[in-house]
Amino acid sequence: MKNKTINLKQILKNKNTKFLITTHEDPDFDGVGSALALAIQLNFLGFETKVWLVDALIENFDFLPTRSHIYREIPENFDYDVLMVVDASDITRVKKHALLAKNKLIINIDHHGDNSNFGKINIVQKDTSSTGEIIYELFRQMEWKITKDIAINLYTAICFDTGQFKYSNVTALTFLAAADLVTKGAAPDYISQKIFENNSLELFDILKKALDNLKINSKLKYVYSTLPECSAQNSHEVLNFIRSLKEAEIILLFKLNEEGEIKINLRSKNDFDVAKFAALFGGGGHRKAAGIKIKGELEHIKQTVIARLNAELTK
Ligand SMILES: [Mn+2]
Repeated sequence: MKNKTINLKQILKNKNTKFLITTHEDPDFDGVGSALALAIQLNFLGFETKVWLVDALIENFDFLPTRSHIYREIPENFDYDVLMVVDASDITRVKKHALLAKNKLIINIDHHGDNSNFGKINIVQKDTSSTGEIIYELFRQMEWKITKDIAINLYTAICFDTGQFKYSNVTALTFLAAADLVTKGAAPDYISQKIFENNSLELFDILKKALDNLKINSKLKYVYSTLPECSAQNSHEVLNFIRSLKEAEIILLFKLNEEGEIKINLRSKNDFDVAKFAALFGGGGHRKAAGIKIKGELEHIKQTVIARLNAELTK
């Protein structure tokens, strides 16, 4: 990380630099916590900085300190110099990216395995649990003080992307970062409640549907379900619930959106690399969590994907 921070330090030499920070579409707690932590620090250093989130369910993020930095419309008359993109594997994962990135210097901070190094500066660590953990390391490298507000945002980011410190992306360094953030004021019980025990009745209805539609292959240890259009946050919850099933070593969730586009979320609890599998259909992600987006007819796509999965698993 050291040589990457040299470039960042260069940019921070000009005190007039203005920053717009954003994340991928359907922002999650890793993206938003990371963006807010950076915004707090850059503001503190005297840089005009705003966070732009186009389609976030803002109420989910209500408990995060300084969420007032968040703009849901592109801030008017804000002539920023640097576009900072956190937690996105490619600039195309950011909504309105062509407009946002035009004539701007891009800083890309991310942990996705398929990150395309789309920035002028790329702080990309593919084996790190979360963008939050990378930003934590960045704070340490830059010798920036971690205040309570920053600690809460970063802990939230890490806690979310590690499924409360239980996924395979967790390392000893993740716990060291978390321990330090707790020392600095992040409260694990409060944050876990806000992220994981804050479900809506709407989600429960979606869960009911997902369970009704659940198909289980006990022999090949995969399960899949189908839902109508469903927010990223709700899909995440559905996947989390389904993965608790013993037979569910590989999990697929098919979703149909209004434009007739099919989104597929994939998760793996074993060695099966879902990013590799997703790439067969033009998707991508991590070994353990990936996504596919295809146009077409739902039943046909489902059949094709499941047939291919059967073939891959019986190779
Ligand atoms: Mn992430």
